[in-house]
Parts: sequence; C-alpha cells; structure tokens
Amino acid sequence: MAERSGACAVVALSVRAPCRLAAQREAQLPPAARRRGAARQLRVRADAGTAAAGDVAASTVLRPRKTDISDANFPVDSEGRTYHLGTRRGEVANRILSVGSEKRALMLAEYLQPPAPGRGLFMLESSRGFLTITGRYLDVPLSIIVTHMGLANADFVVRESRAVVDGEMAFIRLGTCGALQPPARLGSLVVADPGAILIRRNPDAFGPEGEALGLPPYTFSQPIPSDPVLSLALQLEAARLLGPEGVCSGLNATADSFYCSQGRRTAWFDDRNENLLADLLTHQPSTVTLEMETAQLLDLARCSRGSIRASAGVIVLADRQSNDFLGAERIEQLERLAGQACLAALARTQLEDAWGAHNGSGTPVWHHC
Ligand code: R1P
Repeated sequence: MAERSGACAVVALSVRAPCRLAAQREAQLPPAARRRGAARQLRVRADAGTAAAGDVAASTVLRPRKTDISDANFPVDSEGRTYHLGTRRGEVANRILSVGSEKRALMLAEYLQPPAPGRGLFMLESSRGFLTITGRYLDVPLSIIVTHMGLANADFVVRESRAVVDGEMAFIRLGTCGALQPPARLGSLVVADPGAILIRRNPDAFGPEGEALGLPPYTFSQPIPSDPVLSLALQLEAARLLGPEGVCSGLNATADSFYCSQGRRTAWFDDRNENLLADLLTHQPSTVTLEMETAQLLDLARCSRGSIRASAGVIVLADRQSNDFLGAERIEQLERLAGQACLAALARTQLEDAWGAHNGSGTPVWHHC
C-alpha cells in the first residue's frame, strides 16, 4: 500500500526478515535460512507497492519525487535532497558500506537492526536507482548504499553522501574482482591494502595525432592509499568470519572499463590491449586484483581534507590466468560473510562524528520523511 508523506512516495513492504535476522548478526546462516532469506528478498521487489501496511516490523522504500532544483554547482531540491542519490541530512549514517548491486545490499540489510524498536529499516531509492538503507549494526548507525558500477557512480555516492552527513565518515566498498596473481585466488577476500591504482583508457592514443606520437593506449596511476586502520579492521573481522586462509591483502587495480581497460579482448573494437596486463604488472608488480570502483573511493577519501576514511574488500570471482569463475552459491556465501566483516569493521571504527559514541542514547542520524 502506498501512501504520501511530503514529497515522498512511501511504499510499505513486508520485510520482517531484516529485523528477525538481526539477532543472528555476525553468525553464518544455515543454508536453508539463507534460501528463505533470498526468496523473501525477491518478494520484496515483486510486492513493491502492493504489500499491506501495518506490519510491525515493516520497512519502507521511500521514492522521493524530484522537486525544483537549486544550485547548479551542487544541485539539491527544495527538501535538501541530493540530485542523484536523493538523500538528505538525517537519512545517511557516518559509516557507509558501498556495494555494487541491489541484491547484495538487501542481503546484507538482513543483518541490520532497525533504527528503533518496532520500526523498519530506513530505505530510499532515488530516481536514478541508488538505494540507501540505514539501520544499526552492533547498535551503531550504518548505511548500505547501492553504488552500481564504475568510477562515476562511486563519485556520486561519496560526494553526495558527504554532502548530507556531518562529522567524520568511513566508507568500505564490498565488491567482486578478478585475480591476477597470488595471494589473490578464487574465493578469497582481498583487502585493498596498501591501496589501489587507476587504469584509464587514453582516447588520444587512438586518433591520428596520438598514433603519430606513439601515445600509450592506457595509463596507470601511482598507488592511492587506503586507510590503514580501516583496512586492518576489515582484515581482522574477515579472518574471524572467513578464516585466516580466506582473506589476504594486496594492491588493487581499478579500471575505467570492464572490458578494454582490464585486458579483455573482443573482435569488434580496436582496443590495443594485448599487452595491458603484462604492462600493468611491469608498472606495479604487486598488483593482485582488478575491479572498477576502489581507486575512485580512495582518491576522494585522500582529497577529503581528512573527513573520510576508506578501504575496500573484493571477493575474487574470476581468475584471469586460468579463466575460472566462482559458482553462484559460493559467491552468495562469501558475500554474506565478507559483508558481515565489513559491517563489523565499520561499526568498530572510532570516528569523530557529530553524535558521539552511538551507544543508543544520542540523537539518531535519520528520521523517516
Ligand atoms: C563488473 O561486473 C562489476 O563487478 C565488480 C566491478 O568492480 C564492477 O562494478 O564489482 P561489484 O561486484 O561490486 O559490482
């Protein structure tokens, strides 16, 4: 049942699962419970707009309608909502878990406690498809944000969340990746410690002038550091949940394309990337993983005037040497365990935020519209 509250469409959904499963946080769910959880989450999508209101533990998905925008430099609407994420002050926590897909976000939201007893989780989906879920983990306010894929989306999530949160922030990205070499191996979680480099396709190299000058078709940045405290916290929590053999650390490479800039080859395009992976390992021999967002997150954190700590953990789905790919069931198991490790690392990281110790006695960082 949909109702109106201000400029938000409020859609009540039957999602008791997040609240009931919150009691099992930090525990690996048995396979049957995981399957039930997945089915329930799929129903959440299917039932959107039709489920009955009044469910004590119901969560809501707010879908704010865009109102007039002011400030072309940093657009916000008349409610103070950002242009792409659609959130405003009070709806996003200082600790953010950034994930690539809605499925991953809803799965990990099962481990969050609601903001207050009897309430659902705060959920808001923007017109651009960014889903923000705010609740508590280990009693600490925390948001999970669906970042989708690529540098530009990571930029939206970090900048627009930063704009509506006071105090210091911590971001962890939980993503998936390809492995280039040990210690990264199929099924391991690799923490981006010491950080990430950025691989960019260079369009100038593909024009006649660039060809005449012999410009390189791809460029590699220097390493961008992750936050050492957050990275260590993530490694410790991951070792606890995945076992020490299930987690390692190393330099990540973030590419501006899934295809050409990661050395994937197709006949349709002149990508000149035959030597890309070899060149990458010549440039940075310790690179172990390839994905598409981490360097952007770390670059923004480095440039945040000390206001953002950031790190990332990526699950190895693909082995770029052997061409092997991880099975779907194992991927979900790892997402759940690594996700809980990320949530715990965020919750246990001390921040200089505006709400003190988040022990439940302070002002909540969100309010339902
Ligand atoms: C490509 O398939 C996507 O998967 C990886 C890449 O970084 C890219 O976003 O991460 P996620 O699983 O977090 O999306």
